[in-house]
Amino acid sequence: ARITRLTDYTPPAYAIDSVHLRFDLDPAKTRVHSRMAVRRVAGAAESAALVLDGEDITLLTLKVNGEFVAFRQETDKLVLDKLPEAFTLEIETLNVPQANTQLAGLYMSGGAFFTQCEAEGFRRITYWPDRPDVMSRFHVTLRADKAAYPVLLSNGNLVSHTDLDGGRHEAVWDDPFPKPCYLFALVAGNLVCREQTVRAASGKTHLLQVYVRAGDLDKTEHAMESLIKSIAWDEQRFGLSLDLDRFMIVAVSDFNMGAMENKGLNIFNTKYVLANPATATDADYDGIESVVGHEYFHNWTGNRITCRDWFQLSLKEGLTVFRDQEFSQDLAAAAGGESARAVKRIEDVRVLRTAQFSEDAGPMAHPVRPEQYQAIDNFYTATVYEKGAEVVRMMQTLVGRAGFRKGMDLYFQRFDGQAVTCDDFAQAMADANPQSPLAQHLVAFKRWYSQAGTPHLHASGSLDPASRTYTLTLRQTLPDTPGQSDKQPQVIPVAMGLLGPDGAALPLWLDGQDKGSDTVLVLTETEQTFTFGNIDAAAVTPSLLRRFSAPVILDYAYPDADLLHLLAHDADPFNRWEAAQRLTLARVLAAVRGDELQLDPAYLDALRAVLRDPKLDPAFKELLLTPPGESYIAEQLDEVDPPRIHRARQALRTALAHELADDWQALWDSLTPQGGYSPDFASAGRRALRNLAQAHLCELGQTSWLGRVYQRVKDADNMTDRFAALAALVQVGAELAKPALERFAAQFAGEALVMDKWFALQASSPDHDGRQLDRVRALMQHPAFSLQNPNRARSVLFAYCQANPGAFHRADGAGYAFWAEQVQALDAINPQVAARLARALDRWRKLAPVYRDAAQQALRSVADSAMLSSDTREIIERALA
Ligand code: DPP
Ligand code: ZN
Repeated sequence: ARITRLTDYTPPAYAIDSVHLRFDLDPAKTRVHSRMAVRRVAGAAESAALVLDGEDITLLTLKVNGEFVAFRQETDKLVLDKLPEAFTLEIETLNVPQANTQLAGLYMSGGAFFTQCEAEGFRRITYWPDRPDVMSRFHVTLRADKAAYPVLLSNGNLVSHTDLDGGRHEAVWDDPFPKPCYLFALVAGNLVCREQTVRAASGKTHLLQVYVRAGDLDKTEHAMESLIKSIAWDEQRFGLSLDLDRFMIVAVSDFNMGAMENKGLNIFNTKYVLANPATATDADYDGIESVVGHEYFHNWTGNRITCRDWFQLSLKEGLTVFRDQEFSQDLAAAAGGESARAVKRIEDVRVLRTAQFSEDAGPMAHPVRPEQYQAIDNFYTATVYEKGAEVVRMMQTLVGRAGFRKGMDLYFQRFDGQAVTCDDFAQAMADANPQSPLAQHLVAFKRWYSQAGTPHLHASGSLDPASRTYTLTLRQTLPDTPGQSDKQPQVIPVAMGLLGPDGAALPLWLDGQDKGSDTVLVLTETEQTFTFGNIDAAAVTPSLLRRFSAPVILDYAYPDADLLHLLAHDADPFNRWEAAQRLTLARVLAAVRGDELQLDPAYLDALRAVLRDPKLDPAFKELLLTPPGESYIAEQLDEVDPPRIHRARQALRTALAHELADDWQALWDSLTPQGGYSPDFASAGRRALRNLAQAHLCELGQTSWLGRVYQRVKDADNMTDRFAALAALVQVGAELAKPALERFAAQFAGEALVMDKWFALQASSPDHDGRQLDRVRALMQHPAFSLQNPNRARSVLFAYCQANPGAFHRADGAGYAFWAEQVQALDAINPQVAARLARALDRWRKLAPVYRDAAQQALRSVADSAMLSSDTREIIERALA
């Protein structure tokens, strides 16, 4: 296998200052003509070769300064020697978009043309030095049949649009900003758009457009609103304005990722554009807001300043996830105050701890800045994205919000228009804040980029009444990960406070200084001790790692009494939630280990108090009452029996249903909808909590309840409530689930995104009768199922293999055999999506022996397949290594 290494990086020998691209679009044979102005860069050897990448395309002609020249053709590369210092390179290639099932490069979806070039898709369109540090000005001509493809779009500004002979037409686009080829895009098809002109704070006006298929226009309002909010937020928070006259979003139903930030022409999975109350849930609305924000924010963090090489992917992704999370938090806080901000934070941390912590503990563990890869597409991971965002957030914690803004300003001042590294970013942040702990400990801080694995933060505290001090000792350890051992300490900001016996915050006196009631300790060594003075309390409960100030596992032996105390009194809502999670986790883990599930009165009373507290947001209550997920529970164990975990967690839910029955009923009654549907924070929170109450009431098994919920599947006036009702019936295996599912499918047969939910709900259903795998196979026989469409494939395969551990892991190994079959089938169609599915067995070594052998056998059977893509092979080989 070909391995690419960070240490092998060398700057390009040639620059392409500008390119004229011409596409004669045709599904069966698209000709791509490219005319490039090429120049040897200063310092490069005269003998340096120009290396061009190409994949799955046919070369028609190649000319240097108008002449045919000799060149070498290697696997997926063209090499040109003996070149003049500056020259015009012309290349013509042939693409077959209709045969492109990988959805990378130029492909067809629903009869229209789309492109996806990140990370290495441009080489599937034409020969090019396909690396992000080659930045060029693109001038693009698109020609196509006018009736079939009336809309022709590319990056930048529309220069001209003219009719040609033979029913064809031509559009010319010019992007004034140099960009790497991964940000190139084109769209050609029969689309309609919602458009709006906005005036930015700068006074400039911009044309905003959201393109969709005819019939979907009524689902574009929320995306447009989200875009407008994103533009305003980036101006206000970071002083960054939209730099183009026109900004377009196009929705496509066949898409490997969530969305793509191509300059001025974002291309989105329909899932992150289309929403109306009848088809989208509150979670969908939130997802659209954050992904629209994310791609828009890339315009500066990613496009104006891009990555030198793909090892630096987190430079743009970690930073942009951080920005989209801050955007969502700021919007939530504007609507619902600081507790709404905490709700967003909890949601993000839940994702991080479920997806990233398990990645960091498994065979795919890699640093935020990876050191090597076979297929870069495999490194669009929770580590690069979510942990990368936490690294940026820790910088903000260490330099303060105003200091962070100064650092961002310096970063743009230094690097606008360039392709740079994670080091460049951290250096700018430190240089703008020379007195900060970040600047003082930059070397240790940057180990967050180079060392993989989740640090453990061990804490212990002791109160000494004689000296009126409380001593807190913090120690960090970082486990070995594949290829890395003997790690060095990192910089860990630990936000904290201390609570007295009455729940009040104790004043924090550290080194003779008054730190208020909430401070950030900065751990820079393996172990450090912090002594707080002037403590006049008979007992102290530490509230550690408030707001989840660092992506670490906090090991502190909290007695239940302390957790109950924090849950009742902590000023930090995140840690109130965390205390409840720890209490719940301990009870589920005891049940997993074989003890009878025990829910003690103190625990139940604490939960009741939360549910009855009129000052707490419904959204917060819903998060607090939702137990940790099965995968997160599994990560706490050395040996994993997934069906057993499912049963223990389910037992907890059933017990909570009974124990808190009166409260669930009261919530259900009091949270009745007020007015029509609106996705705002408060309304969504009320729906979430009411639907959680409903799910628990269904657990009671009363026919009257199930009937009432079935009625909601029929009558609900929005998808959030309708789908929650359907899910509640499926979850408990009610008789009524069947007619409800049928009814739902008949009603939404024409709505692809709704049908994705319908498939996913069934595939992720608990295995009530041992026949869940048969049901999943039956879903694949449904006429609306397709492996070609990534959303649909994910809705069944990922929902079963990844999101349904209790049913997927079977002692007979049938789930794994199914997985092996599907990974291979999908790999032949779309390696990127197949490689994601392959990761469902990442954690196989932790499985109990009855599962482990069968899982290993399934992995081996895939490894033995001769036809495997490098994407999927890399995942399987790492898993077996
Ligand atoms: N489209 C992906 C994202 O925005 C990759 N850049 O994160
Ligand atoms: Zn991104």
